[in-house]
Amino acid sequence: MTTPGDSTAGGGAHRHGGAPNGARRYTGPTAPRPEQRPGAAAKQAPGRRVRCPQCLEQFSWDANEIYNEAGTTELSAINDSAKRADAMHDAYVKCPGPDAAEGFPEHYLPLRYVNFDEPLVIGLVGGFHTGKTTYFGMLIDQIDRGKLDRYGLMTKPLHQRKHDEYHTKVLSPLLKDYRSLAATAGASETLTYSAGYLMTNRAGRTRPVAFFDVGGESLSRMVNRNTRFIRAVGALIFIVDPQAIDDSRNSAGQPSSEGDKAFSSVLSRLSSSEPGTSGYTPIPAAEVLVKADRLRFEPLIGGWLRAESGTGALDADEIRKESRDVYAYLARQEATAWLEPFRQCARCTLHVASATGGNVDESGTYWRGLRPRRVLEPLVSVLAMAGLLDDPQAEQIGR
Ligand SMILES: Nc1nc2c(ncn2[C@@H]2O[C@H](COP(=O)(O)OP(=O)(O)O)[C@@H](O)[C@H]2O)c(=O)[nH]1
Ligand SMILES: [Mg+2]
Ligand SMILES: [Zn+2]
Repeated sequence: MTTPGDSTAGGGAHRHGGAPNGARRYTGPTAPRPEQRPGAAAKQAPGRRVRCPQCLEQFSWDANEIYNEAGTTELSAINDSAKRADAMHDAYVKCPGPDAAEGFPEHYLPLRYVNFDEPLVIGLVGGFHTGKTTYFGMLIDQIDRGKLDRYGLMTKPLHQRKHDEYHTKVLSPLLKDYRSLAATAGASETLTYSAGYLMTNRAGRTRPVAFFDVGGESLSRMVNRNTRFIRAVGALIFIVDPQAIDDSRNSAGQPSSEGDKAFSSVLSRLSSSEPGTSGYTPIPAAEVLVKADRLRFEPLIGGWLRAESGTGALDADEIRKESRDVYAYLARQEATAWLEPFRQCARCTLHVASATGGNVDESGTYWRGLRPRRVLEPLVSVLAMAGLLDDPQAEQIGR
């Protein structure tokens, strides 16, 4: 997404509603989509600012200047509402970027990211090969299958063309050919969100949600400029890999006391240096014990893996029980270093999940197909803690 026109995939096939009509209540999955209001960008309250997750610059954008494959469009020059809507579809705005002296490359944000209230950036955290990208891919698949509907969240991609690209490049090989994913590229200066949505809750509030999944060693080493997004995160999903825990055991059978370096480096980056602040990180988090198919005979874990998924009711008690079991399991494994996010984040839940349902074979294929389990639940908790769900139980989650 360095330049708006850097893609080959054709856009325009999908039309989604524009800005929501505040007066209209979204009452559930069957409620009609909010009407298109093509003039919404131009009516944006003046002076509203948005923080760019890529370079961290806060800016108020010129709602009339947008970019798409065709180049720059001056929205104020288009009076025909249908044409305006068409120009705004899949458009970007340009981030002014930090000081020119920093030499940060030119970059753009989807118009839908800046045109709605309070974007939420969710970061996936875990070392190399922990299973982040596979978990994330299956999570996106669940969202795209409308599985958040039952929690009262209507979703649509932040940028349709980018989303289609994610499907073609990442999801199709996994879902259609059962092929294991290639390693994710490390963070570069042009690092952008991996996938994102506009999410509308039962109260009719719409917020942009962007996910960052970065590869390689980027998080453990925290190459400064390239992982700035971590300062913009509003929620974190820590990926706990049971295989990595086992691989780190010393001759006495104890797992490493360092845990996952990506966890510690993200947590230390986020811990406050301000005087008078509590020692806790205010960012809500979920820890996900992934690849749990490998632990299906563990008494504390197996039951959760088989448990009914996504019944639609947010159940703070149930989440507390699952958190307690995962905590007990990790503590019993002496994998206490992997519990650091739970200790440091003021609100944190723990979950069991399996993205694939089984191991990949030598040829890199899931020959028995994919049987994802409990993939959506961690995200639901995170969204509840971050205030996206309009649900009375949300307040109690992760406390
Ligand atoms: N058994 C099992 N293996 C998994 C699961 N998810 C991922 N893996 C394996 O973990 C490895 C790393 O996955 P990947 O998603 O690329 O990890 P990343 O480097 O953290 O993004 C791959 O070999 C996957 O086959 C799972 O749910 N169960
Ligand atoms: Mg990856
Ligand atoms: Zn920027």
